[in-house]
Order: sequence, then C-alpha cells, then structure tokens
Amino acid sequence: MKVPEALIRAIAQADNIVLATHINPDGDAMGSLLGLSDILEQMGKRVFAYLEQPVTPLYRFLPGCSAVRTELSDLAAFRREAGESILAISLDCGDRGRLGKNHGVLEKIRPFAVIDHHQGNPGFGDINWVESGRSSTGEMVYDLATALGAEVSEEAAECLYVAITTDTGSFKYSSTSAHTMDVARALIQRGVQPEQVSSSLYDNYTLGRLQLMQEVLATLEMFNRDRIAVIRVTQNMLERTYTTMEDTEHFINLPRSVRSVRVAVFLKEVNRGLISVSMRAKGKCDVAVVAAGFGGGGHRNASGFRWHGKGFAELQELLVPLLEQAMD
Ligand SMILES: [Mn+2]
Repeated sequence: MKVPEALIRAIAQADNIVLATHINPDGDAMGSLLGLSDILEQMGKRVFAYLEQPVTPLYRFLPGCSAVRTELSDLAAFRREAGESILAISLDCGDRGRLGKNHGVLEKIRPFAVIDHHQGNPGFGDINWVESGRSSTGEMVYDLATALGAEVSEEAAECLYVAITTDTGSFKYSSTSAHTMDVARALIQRGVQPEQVSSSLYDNYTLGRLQLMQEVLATLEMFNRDRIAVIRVTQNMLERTYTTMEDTEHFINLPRSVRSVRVAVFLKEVNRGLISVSMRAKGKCDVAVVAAGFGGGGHRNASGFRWHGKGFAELQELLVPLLEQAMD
C-alpha cells in the first residue's frame, strides 16, 4: 500500500492539474474528485475538476461541487494557460471508456495518471496506481494526501468520507479493512460528522419518491412459491408523484431483500411501447442467460433487457417460466 513515487513527483512538478472521473459518477467518484481538488488547491495548484454532466441533485450537498467544470472550451483554455506544467489524474475509473465520450481529449494531457481500485483496470495511464483490494478511491486519495504531506481541510475530509462510506455500503462490504477505518477515523478527527453525512446521503429524498415507492410496492406479485418477486413502475405513477425514473434507483433491493426470493424483477415502462426490465438474483440463479434470450446482457446476478411489446402481462407470462427454468 505505497503511493508510487512517480505520482508524487508528477504532482510536485505540475502547477496545473486536471481531474476527471467516470460518467454517471457515484459517491466515490464525486467525493474523490472534489476531495483531491481541495487538497491540491491547498497546495497552491490550479485545478480543473472536469465532469461530462453537471453534478446531480443527490451530490449537491458536497463542499466545492459548484467548482466542477463541464465545458471543453474551458478545458482548452486551462491547457493553453498551463503550458508544459500540467498533469491529468483519472479517479475511480476502471477503463478509459468510462471517462466518457471525451476521454480522448482528456488523455491528450500528458502525463496522465490513474488512481483506481477497480479489478481489471488495465492501467491506461502513464502513471498507474491501481489497488483492487482498496475499499474506495477516496481511501487512496487520503493516503496520497498523507504521502504529499498535504493539508486535508474539513471540506476535503467530508468529500473523502462520502467517497468511502458510499463505496463500502456504510462500512458493510468485504472491502472494508482496518485501514479503511483508520482513514475514516482521521477524517472524523478533521471535523466530519458521520450523522450529518449519512443524513445528507440517505435521509434526503423527496416525498414524491416515497409516494412512488408506495405505488410501486403495491404492484408486487409473487411467483413460484415466493421465489420470484415482480414489481413495476408506469409513466402514470411518475406523473402522479412528480418523480422521474432516477427516483426508482435501489427499489429492486426491496423485493430482493425478502428471505424466500431468489430473483427480483423490476419492470419499468419507459414509454407506451417500451419496457425496461431489471433482474437481480441471489445465489446460483443465472439471470444473464435469461436476459441474453431477450437481447440484453449483464452479470449472472444482475442483468436486464428492453422489451418492445404490448404490455406487462404478456411480458410476465413469457418471463416467469424462463426464470423458473433458470433457478432449477
Ligand atoms: Mn469506487
């Protein structure tokens, strides 16, 4: 668990640093981006924190998120002013494609460094620090700050704490190590209030989302001795509750959490003629095979497909027997 010397040297030598992360950024991506941004600025660096899309409402409580830049023309100007003294760092990104449609523009900045914890990261930078055993990129950014002898402000500490707590499922996943806890401890000592962070992350939904959840759960149907659970959401439900499809994230975990359930299915009406299907399985059941039969894909325990057809009932009649087969 040692920060590469080459990375420390590259940061010391660059006055201007471009930071980037993966598309559809999660808590680790956002927290690492904003946390490292603050740390480098405290060191006197000029920082360009790039995202392809503006920060989603869920993460707008993060300190420093208003400094995120999305314009490529601004990036070009930043590069011109920087001249030779520049470095790019990719955070929490398992491969170059995940940097988004402008990854080519970002990768033209040299040297290009990669800090990540995804298994299978090929190390697509000039300098690569990839440790798949790490809980989060946020944990690595904290170690980088320590290696740099840099100050971690209260704001940066909050960002890194968000990164770690979201990527470990609130310190529940197997990647949570003693070192993860040491870093969390250090961040709390710098002023992070865990209760407040947790509240911003998990007690911060709209009333509409709860009402939508109520409507979606009311559609629950069980099959095959309670081993298959199906829920659905319609465009009408979204309209009634003033919500969007984004609000249905994590809903599938509710039927999946039932002890008897082996496969949870979430049917989403994208529009009148299109249903998006998500499937989450437990144990040996391989739902990727079922998804492939409908032209979809994914992993054995998490996959999906899109269905151009008349309605939920017709789709369910086709799907449930195939899932029963996949379970046996
Ligand atoms: Mn991560």
